[in-house]
Amino acid sequence: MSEAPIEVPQTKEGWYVLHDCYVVDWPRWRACPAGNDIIEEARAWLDRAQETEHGDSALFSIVGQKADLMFLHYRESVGALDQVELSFRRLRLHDYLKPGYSFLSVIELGLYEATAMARRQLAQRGLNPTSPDWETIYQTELAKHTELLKDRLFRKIPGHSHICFYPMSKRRGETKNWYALTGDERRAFMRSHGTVGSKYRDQVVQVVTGAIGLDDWEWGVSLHADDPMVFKKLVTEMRYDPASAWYAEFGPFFVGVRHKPEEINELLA
Ligand code: 76R
Repeated sequence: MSEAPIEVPQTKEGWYVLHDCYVVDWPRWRACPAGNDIIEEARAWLDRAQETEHGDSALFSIVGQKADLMFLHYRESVGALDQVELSFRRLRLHDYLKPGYSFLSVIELGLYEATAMARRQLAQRGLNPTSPDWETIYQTELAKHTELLKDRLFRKIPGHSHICFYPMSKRRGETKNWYALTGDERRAFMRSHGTVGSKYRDQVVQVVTGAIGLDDWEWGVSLHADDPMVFKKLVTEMRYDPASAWYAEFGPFFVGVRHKPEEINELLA
């Protein structure tokens, strides 16, 4: 471990993200006389939420006891997420729901490779961080390498039939401390992590969201796939990769099935 100041990784951020899970109060809901009207009101709300140009919204049915419904929202600001949450609370359906879990984060792309490439290119031109204008030239070079990332930062929710969502942190223990590694050490771990991940590129879309300063864990991981077995295979393989084997700590896992707004009827019937 180095005594020198540790390089803070550069990241690019996209939409803010809310994973919002609820448990249905089944005895009260079953006794509710206005069920159909309430479902219709909720369907109309989800339709409107999905129509937003600045983000996206989706409904998942969570399998298991942790929650019944999960709404996933992408929006341009924390304020916009707050608004969509408030509009949901105003629905009559909300009176029949109990909180399950929620997680606030923002779509994040790590720039480990892009920053290394930009630095290499500047070094070839004889520049280093003490050179005048370094920051401007460096940021221009970095922008070239990150141009294509916009589609991943400001994207729609992947349309796959299944989601696997879990929060995680990197370890800050006495012997294994992610945050005390040098930038190059972390870069090497992330390179190996990316190599494992890229094997699953055709089967899964991963949306990593940063939550430092926003929620109780450091990242949210959302995996979207049509075959949920891929979640098991991918997450198992990651566990044996050093970035996860030595440094990752995990929160609860939520696995859900995607539903269209009009299908909320079937979920609550
Ligand atoms: O963004 C990229 O595709 C570049 C490479 C990459 C980065 C920087 C990448 C690729 N990930 C990155 C960052 Mn990831 N990822 C996870 C998990 O369960 C576990 O053990 C860990 C949870 C999975 C399953 C996964 C999948 N990734 C991160 C970060 C931020 C770390 C930091 O900045 O310190 C976390 C927390 C994280 C966690 N990752 C991929 C995948 C997959 C499938 C890929 C390949 C994507 C592709 O090639 O298309």
